[in-house]
Amino acid sequence: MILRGKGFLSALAVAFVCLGAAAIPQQNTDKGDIANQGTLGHDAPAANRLSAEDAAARAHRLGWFKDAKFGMFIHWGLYSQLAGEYNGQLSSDAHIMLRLKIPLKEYAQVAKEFNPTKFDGEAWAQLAQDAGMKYVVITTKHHDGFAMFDSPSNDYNIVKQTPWGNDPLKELSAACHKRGIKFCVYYSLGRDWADPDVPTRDGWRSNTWDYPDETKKEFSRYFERKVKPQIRELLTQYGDVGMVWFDTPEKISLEQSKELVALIHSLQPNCIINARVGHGLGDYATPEQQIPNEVIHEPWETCMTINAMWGYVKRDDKFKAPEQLLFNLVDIASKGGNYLLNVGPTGEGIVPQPEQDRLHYIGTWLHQNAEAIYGAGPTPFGAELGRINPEKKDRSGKPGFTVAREWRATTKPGKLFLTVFQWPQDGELVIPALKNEVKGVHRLADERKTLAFDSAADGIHLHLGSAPDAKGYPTVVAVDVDGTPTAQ
Ligand code: FHN
Repeated sequence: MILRGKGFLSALAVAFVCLGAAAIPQQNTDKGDIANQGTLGHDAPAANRLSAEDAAARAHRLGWFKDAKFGMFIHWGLYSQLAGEYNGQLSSDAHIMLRLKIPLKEYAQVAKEFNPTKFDGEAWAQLAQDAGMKYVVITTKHHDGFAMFDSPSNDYNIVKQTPWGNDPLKELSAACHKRGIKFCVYYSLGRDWADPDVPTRDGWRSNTWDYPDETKKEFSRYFERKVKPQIRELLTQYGDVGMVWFDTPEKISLEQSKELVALIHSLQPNCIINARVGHGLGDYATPEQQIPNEVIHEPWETCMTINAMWGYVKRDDKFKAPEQLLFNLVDIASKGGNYLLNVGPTGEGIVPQPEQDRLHYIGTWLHQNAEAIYGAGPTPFGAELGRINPEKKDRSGKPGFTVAREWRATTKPGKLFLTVFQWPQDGELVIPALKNEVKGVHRLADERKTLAFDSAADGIHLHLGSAPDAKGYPTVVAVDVDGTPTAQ
């Protein structure tokens, strides 16, 4: 169930997901993580703290991001090899080392079995392209501290520790660049269970079983020894990096967050940084596992699992319906955001088939209706998104929100795109009035087939006719107007 808070910020502050049944352990989505989700970053985006020059640079960096709308998140690490089980104990995905308090020496042995001979960076990039995903964000180092790339500054990495001995980022970055897909890197900033100097805000997310005394941990030693050298490696070894996607800033200081932003921009000035770099810095907010229920005019991105867990867990069969995932994409685009949808490849390097199938389903529709999504602006309306529902309360006790699912709107100069999920029984769709003159209406897939419409006191009546045989896909109706569509 994806919860939707009343307002974006309140949703960010309290958003969480009730994931699957007891069989699949809860994601660590309590408030502690929520605080890392760029609430500050969203609340005080760089734009209102930056000089005019820096704001212009940020707007330039975000150009491709705001048009992209859809990206692939990849959670892949040693935990993928464990697949949610260790020594007969069922557990979590990327958090298995923490949940089971696996000693670092033992966990490091997993690397000796990690041999992803079926990894194919070209296939992963092609899957992203087929799905219509314009950027790929891969976990280069998750909380377990293991680098999934060639890290000369730290031997605890895939090249040095595994029998496979390759650097997957080399192949994946090249395959992305070849396809015009932005290659982006995820980096766990404030959690690292392989380093003795990484305390966390509430302690329980640290490695307290190998390094029990939190008071002895000095974040700045980890920051100098591991974070800065590895960020430098990531930004100098793989060509153009579209974005550094930081996670869990935890106990980083404002000065250190600023230092990271400066380091990244000194190496790749156009590299975007998400708000989880900490302290309200960064270029955009990253709500997790939840979609705001209103239009947000600042850049933002919802990151979400395709099933229940981020990393591969063999027993995790809680895959979201393809139709739900496509609705989420259009819903998010209609609110001005991007959808970063996650895949969790196996220890062998294979993206599970149910995940591939869902991405191909979305890509089939997206390639046919690209004009309505890529580079489009948010809905000029809002009532179509749903309504506050006092009978329903969200987890923070605030009035709930009932999502309406009939249609969504996106815009471009001269065009209003209506993605119709529930075809009106009588074939007539009434949309709110526009300030613009309506010049014509047609299905996006068939410009020649014009549709009748008339304006009335309650809005614009579109006579769509009988439901198309859209094979389970929503149909896009294009409304030609003069100028940018604006609600009356
Ligand atoms: O703990 C991680 C989690 O495993 C996953 O990587 C998500 C993705 O945004 N970030 C943290 C939870 O907020």
